[in-house]
Amino acid sequence: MTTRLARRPLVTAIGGAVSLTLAGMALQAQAATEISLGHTLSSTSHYAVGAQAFKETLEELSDGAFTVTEHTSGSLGGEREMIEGLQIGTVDIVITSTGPLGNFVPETYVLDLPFLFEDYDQARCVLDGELGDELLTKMSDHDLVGLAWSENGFRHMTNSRREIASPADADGLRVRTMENEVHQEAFRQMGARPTPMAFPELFTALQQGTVDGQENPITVIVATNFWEVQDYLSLTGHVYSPAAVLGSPILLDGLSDEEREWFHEAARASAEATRQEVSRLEEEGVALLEENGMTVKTDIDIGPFQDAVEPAYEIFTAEHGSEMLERIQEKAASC
Ligand code: EAX
Repeated sequence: MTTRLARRPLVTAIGGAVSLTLAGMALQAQAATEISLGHTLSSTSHYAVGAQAFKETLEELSDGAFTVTEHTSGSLGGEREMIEGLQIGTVDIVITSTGPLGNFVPETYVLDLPFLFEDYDQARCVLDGELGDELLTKMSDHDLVGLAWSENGFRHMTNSRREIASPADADGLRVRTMENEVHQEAFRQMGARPTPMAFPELFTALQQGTVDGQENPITVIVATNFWEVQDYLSLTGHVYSPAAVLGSPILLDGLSDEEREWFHEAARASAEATRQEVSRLEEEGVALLEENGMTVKTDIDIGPFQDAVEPAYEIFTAEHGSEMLERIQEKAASC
């Protein structure tokens, strides 16, 4: 039988081993770096699907050295605020549309021109190619890191006043737009009254009748239950809305090359997962919206809309030049 005195070295040894293990575990837990990822949409949205893929990929590649916390539904503010947050380091990763991005990276405004792309294949082909990479690289000139091109979808018009089948039907409607000068100009040309507004304010503005309508992809209309505040949906497909997975240089510049590559890989996985969800909702979303009481106008003749917004191209090229636009149109035609 070991006496208390005899037991002391043993107890000390066991005690020491336990504290070492605890210290080791604490060190490991301590070493995990928490990454904040923000977006404006719900936890069931196509952005949330992308956020989950980002989280799983980064945590796996880094073997738990990085853990990702998702902030949804504008809990970190609208997209403009979150992009500012990336520049000052208050948020690490953001999934955002290009809506307010042009205010920070004017080179991306070209992507917001209406009817630039005919379909998803064309848009994805251009963004996944050299031109897409070039625009992502431009972000670093503006205190942002462009990690990958994700997707929001082709945007359509909704409103609570009347069915829209032609630009004349949009005449005088107060339409919420993103904080984007190219979009505002397009709706002005259509005869509507564009009202720029951050996304987190939109549902209430529609509910209270501050605006009559808005425009978003099926993905967002479904994720935000817009049928509760909008009666009519017209499948105008008037603009392809890319999304970008952006990073904060304050975080990413401090990482090793290997770690930075983990973030790029996680962003690519995120974009792919979101695109698959967009494709699924393009198939299933309209039926769901009709089931929830929306009147959906499907067979829209886009010709009159294209004619109506054509001046937006002249205004754009007068301010931003036509070089990148022509390169995109040439590439799109070859896709
Ligand atoms: O990116 O502001 C918008 O209408 C966007 O489509 C939304 O924030 C998702």
